[in-house]
Parts: sequence; structure tokens; C-alpha cells
Amino acid sequence: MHATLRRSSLACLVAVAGCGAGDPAPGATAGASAAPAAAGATSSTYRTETVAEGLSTPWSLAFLPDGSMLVTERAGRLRVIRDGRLVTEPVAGVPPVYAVGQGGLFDVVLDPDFASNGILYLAYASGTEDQNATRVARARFDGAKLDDLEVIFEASPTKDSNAHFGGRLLFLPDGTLLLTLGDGFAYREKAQAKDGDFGKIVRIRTDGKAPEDNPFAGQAGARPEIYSLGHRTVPGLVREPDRGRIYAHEHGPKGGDEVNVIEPGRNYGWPVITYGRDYSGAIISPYTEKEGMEQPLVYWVPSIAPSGMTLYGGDLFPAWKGDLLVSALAGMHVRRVDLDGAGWVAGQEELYRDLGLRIRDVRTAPDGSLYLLTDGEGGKVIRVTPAG
Ligand SMILES: [Ca+2]
Repeated sequence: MHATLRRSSLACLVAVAGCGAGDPAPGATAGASAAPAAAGATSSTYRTETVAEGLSTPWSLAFLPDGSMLVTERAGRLRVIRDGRLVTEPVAGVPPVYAVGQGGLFDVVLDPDFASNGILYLAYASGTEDQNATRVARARFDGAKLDDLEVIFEASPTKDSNAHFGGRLLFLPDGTLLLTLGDGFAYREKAQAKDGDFGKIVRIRTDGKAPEDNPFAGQAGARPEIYSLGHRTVPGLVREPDRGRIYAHEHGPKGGDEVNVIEPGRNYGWPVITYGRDYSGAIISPYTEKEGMEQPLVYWVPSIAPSGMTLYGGDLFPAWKGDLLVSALAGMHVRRVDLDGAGWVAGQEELYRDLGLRIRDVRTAPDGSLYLLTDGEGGKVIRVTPAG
């Protein structure tokens, strides 16, 4: 896509940060010894409104053309918020999900023609303890139930672990879908192997087939749906509309969360290169960079546990236009990654830390307000607007 821009980003890292895990600089990356992010917005500068509460690990949100919203609950329910209230009855017809560990119902996205065809797409974990996989299904939504449900994709092969499913969906302008997947936690070496979907971002058509112009289509031994490889697990995926640049963030191990600019066919390094360590403290890899593997635009040591992302394009917070807003679970804030006009990282800021909440997703509403989903049982949907 924009190879020159990507190289500029890397050059920025080299020049400003030294690209070393022990030598990060504020601005381009946040590392172990980097200056903390600037003090975030305080409660005096924004207003919150609880739109819905009592949800079970709300995972994703979709804004419908009629002003209502759909919220996924990881346990396997799809909920409607209409006229500012959570509809009591969950949407009927949601497929059974494997809701163990990190498994469950993940993303919901609308078909580009949803206003006329009512079709939506769900990403979810399916199967059993011994054989599960991330799936994508499409169905027609009539406001209360799903009809004509059709499973269009299942990651291959299945796995016997209950972590690192990926599960984020994104429509591209050509009508194809990106789906993020994870390494299953137990299969990190397979993130480098093109014969399976572990640790990949895949690109599929809405019938689930791989487009012929995918980077490895037709290559012997490679899954044709693979779009990029070398990911750990990717809970955040957005597209910048002007340049078409795709940003994905991935959950690192102990340290080493990353934001990457995704280009087809590229290798993002996991687990060969990483800025993180194993949870035990053991070294996963001595390498943080390698020829042929991409450097992150941003990495975080220690981890903030990124969980969802929006590229802010609204008018209510004009200073944040064009910036990445990343929700954080362990970090308990929304990290603003300030992108300048050329897409370089100009700085970072912690937002909403004073709320003291593990935040599962952040979305920009059509009116420019922000919606936060809070993690766990009793999860909330919170709308944020500027104060005054
Ligand atoms: Ca990486």
C-alpha cells in the first residue's frame, strides 16, 4: 500500500527511539523507561453517561443507521440498545459460541449495504475444548432476530486451547472483510507458518472465499486467505479513510503490546521478534528486529493490554481528529496515539484513567461522541462527550 510511508515510520523509530527495547524515547514509542504518557483528560473536561449496564463482558459495538446500537456479550448474546435503553430480550438466532476462557462472541459489523439488506457479520469462537476455532457468520437482522444465518468462514486448523482467538472484523472498500486471528496462546510458532491461520490476519469475501488477489493465493502450502502473518492476537483493527492505511494492535505477552500498520503479505514478527517477555519472565526471543519482519509503529512495555480501537474522525473532540484511541484493560484508560499529518506518532496521552475501569472497546459514534465498553460481569456502555 504505502511502502514509503511505512519506511518513514521505521526511520522515525530508528532516529528518535533507537529501536531498542532498553532505549525507547517518548513520542515515537513507549518503552520500559519512556516518559509516562501526559496526564490525561480529567473529569472536568468530559462528561460521561451510562447508556447500558449489567452486561456480561461486552466486547463490541455497532451503530445502526436508525440510531440504535448492537452490543455483543462474550457469553454469546447480541443485545440491542434502542432509544437510549438496553432492550431486555437478546437478539434471537445467534449461533452457539464456545464461551470458555477468552472464547465467545466477539465482533459484530454491518454489511456495507446494511441499510437496504439488513445483513450483519459476527465473529465468534465455535466448537469444543478439544476442537475450536474462530468463525465468521452472516445473517439478516430484522430488529429482533437473526434469519438466514450462514457460517462463511472457520479458521483452520482447529485448536485445543481457549485463548487468543482474535475476532475483530473490518470491511475494506472493495467489499472484502479482514478478520484477525490469534496464535491460540499454545501455538505461537505457527504464527510464522503459512499452512494455517494461527497468528494471521485473513482477508475473505462475504461468501467466505479467499479473493484471488490475496498475497499468498496460489502459493503452494499457503492458506489463500492469509493477508498478514506473525501476529500474537489482534483485538483492534481500523482503517484510516483518507490514505487507506490499516492499523492493528496486538496484545503482547509480558510487555510488547504493539500497534502495526498492516500491509498485505507482510510478516509482523511474532514470536521471532518481540519487545515482550513470557509471563514467567523467560525470554521468548533475544531479537526485537529482523530483516523481512516489520517493526511496530508503537509498542508498550509494560503492557497496557490493548483491547479495541477507533480512529477518531468526529468533531466533538477536534484536537483528536485522525488519532488512534486504544482501549486498555490492564492499563485502565484509553490511550490516545497522536498521529501527525504524515502518520507519524507525535505523542501519546492517557484518557479517562480517573474512571478506574478496565475498558474493553472504544468506538466513535456517528455524532462524534465516544462509546466505551467496560470489561467483565456488570459491564457498561458509557457515552463520553466534552464537558460544557
Ligand atoms: Ca510484531
